[in-house]
Amino acid sequence: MSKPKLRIGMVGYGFMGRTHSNAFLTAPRFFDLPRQPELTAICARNRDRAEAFASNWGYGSVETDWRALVARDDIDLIDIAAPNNMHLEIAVAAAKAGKMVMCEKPLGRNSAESQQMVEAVEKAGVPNMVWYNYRRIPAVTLAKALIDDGQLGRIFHYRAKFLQDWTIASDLPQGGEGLWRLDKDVAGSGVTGDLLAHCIDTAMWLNGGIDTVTAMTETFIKEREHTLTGKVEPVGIDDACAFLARFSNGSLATFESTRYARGHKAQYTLEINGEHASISWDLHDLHRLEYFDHRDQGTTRGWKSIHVTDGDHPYMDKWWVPGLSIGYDESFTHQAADFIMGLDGTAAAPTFADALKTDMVTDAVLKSAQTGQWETAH
Ligand code: SOE
Repeated sequence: MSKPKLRIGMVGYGFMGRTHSNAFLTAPRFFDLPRQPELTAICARNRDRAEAFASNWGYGSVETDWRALVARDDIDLIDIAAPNNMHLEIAVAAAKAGKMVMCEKPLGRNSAESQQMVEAVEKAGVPNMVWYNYRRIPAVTLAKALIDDGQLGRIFHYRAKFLQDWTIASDLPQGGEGLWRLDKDVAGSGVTGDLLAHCIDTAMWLNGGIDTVTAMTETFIKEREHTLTGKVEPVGIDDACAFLARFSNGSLATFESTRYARGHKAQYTLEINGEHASISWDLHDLHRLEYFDHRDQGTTRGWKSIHVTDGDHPYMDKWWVPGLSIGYDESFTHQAADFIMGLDGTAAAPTFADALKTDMVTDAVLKSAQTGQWETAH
């Protein structure tokens, strides 16, 4: 018997439109899902490019106005892969129309926007999720299992970095395709909302809530040409951010992100140190989890590098054979699969309400960078 369809209307065909489309195509081939995702419509302003995207990824139709997409009665789920300034309006309209809503991170440009989105999906009672994909890299999911199992004991430290180097050139413009991430009005913030939001989401998932933060930010290149106006305009985003945090469980944290770390393209690293054991992980070697357990026999005690590709590792029984690795794109596939499995009422995380908590931390970080004070993060 064929499964009921999950008819998807995707907004946006950039980098994230591709990762999400790929996830919905791949998930049902590897996971036994209760509903069959169908790429029903892609929506973007440029019809020619939307049509080319539709033909490449197998979308059944094209819309050029997201309002028309939301109004269609042959769509069950609106997936927002458009720039951050569009998240609020589309998510609220989609929820009001009774659609399920998935949204690329960060949820809002700030927590006030995210709060409205949470209210909209909760009022409508529609399933919702935010694409914080790094939780679903098997090594990171294994870290969560080890921590939840109490293997690390009391946690003392959490450390995360997300380093890139793609905005060092001063002649790189702001605004427009991809470069909207440099335009504060569109993005909301710079590395804090774009990159540290990932680190904060994973951190709170692994180690619980964050109480207070103190931060510094810098904008190294203060003016850039704006591709939409053609004029040189002030840059409002944070190019780099470092902050200290105190978790509710008493542990201390450092977080750092920049787009000015020459040589680093997307180096997301995290480390967590507990009373018995420590864990460290690096996106550039994403299938490995480094693990040190002080309870191991003394003379051979040391850091283990666990190749997280065995059948009993998270998600790995769905893929190839033990020892063969998967990659970045599969973290999105796992997220699509978990969302669809969560439609039975178990609601896979992070929901909009979870992502709001991340935005409250990023707001506090940006506020602290202004005030020079410790700020409350919830
Ligand atoms: C920015 O370069 C970016 O693409 C982020 O927007 C993504 O969320 C991150 O996963 C990789 O880097």
